[in-house]
Amino acid sequence: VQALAAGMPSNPTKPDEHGFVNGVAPKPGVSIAPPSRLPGASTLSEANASAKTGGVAPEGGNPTVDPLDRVRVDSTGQRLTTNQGVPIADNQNSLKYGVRGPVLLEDFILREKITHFDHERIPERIVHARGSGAHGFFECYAPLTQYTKAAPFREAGKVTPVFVRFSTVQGERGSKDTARDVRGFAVKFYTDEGNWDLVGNNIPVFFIQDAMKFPDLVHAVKPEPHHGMPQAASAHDTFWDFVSLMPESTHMLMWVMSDRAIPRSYATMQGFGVHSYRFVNEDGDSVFVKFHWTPKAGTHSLVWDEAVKISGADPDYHRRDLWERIESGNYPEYELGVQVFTEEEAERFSFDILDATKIIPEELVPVQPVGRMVLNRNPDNFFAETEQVAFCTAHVVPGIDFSNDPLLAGRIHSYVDTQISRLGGPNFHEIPINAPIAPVHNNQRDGMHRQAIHRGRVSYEPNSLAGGCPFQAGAVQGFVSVPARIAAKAEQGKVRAKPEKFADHYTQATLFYESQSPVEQAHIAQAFRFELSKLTVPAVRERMVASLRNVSETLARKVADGLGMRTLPEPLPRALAKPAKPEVRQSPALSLLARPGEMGIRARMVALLAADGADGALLQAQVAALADQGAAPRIVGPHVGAITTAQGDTVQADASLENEPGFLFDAVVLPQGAEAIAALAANGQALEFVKDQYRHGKTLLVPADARALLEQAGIPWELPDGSADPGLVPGDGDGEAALQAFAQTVARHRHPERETDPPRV
Ligand code: HDD
Repeated sequence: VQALAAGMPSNPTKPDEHGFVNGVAPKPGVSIAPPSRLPGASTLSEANASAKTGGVAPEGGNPTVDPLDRVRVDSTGQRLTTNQGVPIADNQNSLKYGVRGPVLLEDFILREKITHFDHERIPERIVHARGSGAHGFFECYAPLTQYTKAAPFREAGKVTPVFVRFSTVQGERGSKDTARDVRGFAVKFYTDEGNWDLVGNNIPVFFIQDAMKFPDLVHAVKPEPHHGMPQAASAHDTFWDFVSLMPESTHMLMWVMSDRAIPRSYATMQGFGVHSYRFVNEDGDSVFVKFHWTPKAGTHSLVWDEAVKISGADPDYHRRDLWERIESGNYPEYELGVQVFTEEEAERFSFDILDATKIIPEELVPVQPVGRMVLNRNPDNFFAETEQVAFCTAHVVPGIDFSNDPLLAGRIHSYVDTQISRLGGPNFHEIPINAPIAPVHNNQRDGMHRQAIHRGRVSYEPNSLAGGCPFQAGAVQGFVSVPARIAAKAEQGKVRAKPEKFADHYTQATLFYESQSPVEQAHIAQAFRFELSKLTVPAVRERMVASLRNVSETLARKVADGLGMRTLPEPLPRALAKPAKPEVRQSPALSLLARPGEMGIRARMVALLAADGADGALLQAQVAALADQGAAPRIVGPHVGAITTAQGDTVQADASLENEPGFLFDAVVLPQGAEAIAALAANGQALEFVKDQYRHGKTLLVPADARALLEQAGIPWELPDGSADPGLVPGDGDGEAALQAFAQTVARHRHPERETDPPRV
């Protein structure tokens, strides 16, 4: 009271949040203009015209950093306290009656610490439990105002902060990153007009057409309920039982059995909004839109044997890769593209655009690039940001609207609902990572963990006591749903049914398969073979092969052969005897090879094998040259630490053959020096290292001395067809030209022409 009377803040550490301007209490009856009330801006509410909505892409900087400063904690130089701010004298011992006496109930410090610890975990997401996040920004290339009034697309150069969470779907929070699985690709745009969440996947279609089936799908794919196995894997009876009975899954299965489901990196996979959404412009006109994210680094995947091994040696492979790319300045970057089409065009398509199991081939509706997204800052705290971030398809902003896709309708309900139990109540929007940077004003009040302290006595509308505020924004500024006409035929009324074109379950599955390169087709067949070989019920296996006969006889035959099935089962009956003629029978854009990327060897993990006697000068020159080109070189020796070089000095190995095996690297440079080669050739781990590199189609730089190591490992110099293997780059002398050739070869990602089934090496 004294402080107030003296015009001083009652709480000097929080002047702004308590409604004081410049630390001074307002005079009674004087309201404070919002912009001055919260200098530095709050994520909770209030006007906010800071750098967050900026106009220039902040390369290397991140506009979402500022608003979260309010809640960031840095304990450097601070004393330890309880949650009530009470300084703690001793953090080692509980309070006892005598040194050997009983612990006292009054020890509030011990009890607070243990109680908090007991409640450190929250429920994990029912799907997409395992994920990794990053901050970044979206930058618009050119105004898209002819189609949409959505804030991120209003002007060229406009920057909107984003937070992205990538995830696997099946596994639990602690499961491995490299499971064969769909990857979540969820983007939260903190726009000037509220948060827009584009909650997509790295695959543009889905398993099912109606949200009614989602719990069944998830129950089928999750570990089987009686024994809780297998973890993060679809290769089990219940999954294949379900999908083989749901022919609408077939198209999605083709994608999930392709290399798309084992990406090399979150930075090398595409993302898709999946559903048809709507763009709405200032005049209220709307068009349909599908969203595509395309990685600048190209679309690159692992091979299965590699993915399986990585999951043992580094279950955090993708999480680590994302983290390290950002820390090293190799920011993951994606171009956002849109497919825009009208209602009339949609009606003419051979498929239904409300069906999430269908794509719109790019040859039919081209993908127009509209902006880029750069991920340039790692979270400060995994739990506070990546775990607590809550994406909801219901989060749209003026300019974006829904289509009638029945899968989307269910999602619009599901996400908000799940956050309420996962994050403990209806105020999860106030958790800093979820809070919009746009002001929030409404009459919603109270509930668990309420952060905002609303002033005044009015929490209803209409009101006169608060001057009618907060007031309705009206049709010009506010969100207005598109008055879409409902095309239901009068005689239909309320129905539980599907439109007819939904019943074409195979045309696009065939399109996908036929659009793949031969090696991609081979991998699809191998993936089906592997997954179905894990089943214990032969009838399920057979039903799936019967279904594949409707996609491709060649594929069905290959899978059947791989399963030792002598005779092919009859094809499954089709739901639609005569599907409409497809517009496109081949779409090269569906192959991973269509997007080699433009980042060369940036962020590639390159091992430089070394052992005592290796040419140290060459090794160091190679490390420097690779690092110069943005790659991540690591010297790998029989042990970490000092290695004696041929010159007699030492180099330090960053990793050992044991702690970072060959399959963790994109390529390997073998050393020069007969002594080193002899040591490696006598080391089983080194032989496995190069064998895995070879088997997984990687590039090996091989100086003359090192040919002996390849011979010892049984690695042939020629491809199966007798031609020279382009992935074995010879390297001699000072190595500069060889390293150049090596880098160019590594940029090609892999050498699948080396592959045989089963592998030769
Ligand atoms: Fe979903 C999470 C993507 C269908 C219900 N979903 C979730 C996440 C992604 C997707 C990326 C993780 C978000 C994050 O990182 O926190 N989901 C999709 C896509 C779908 C899809 C692309 C089909 C096109 N989902 C779908 C349906 C339903 C849900 C049909 C329910 C009717 N999804 C959920 C959920 C989750 C979720 C239960 C679990 C955790 C969460 O929401 O936050 O509400």
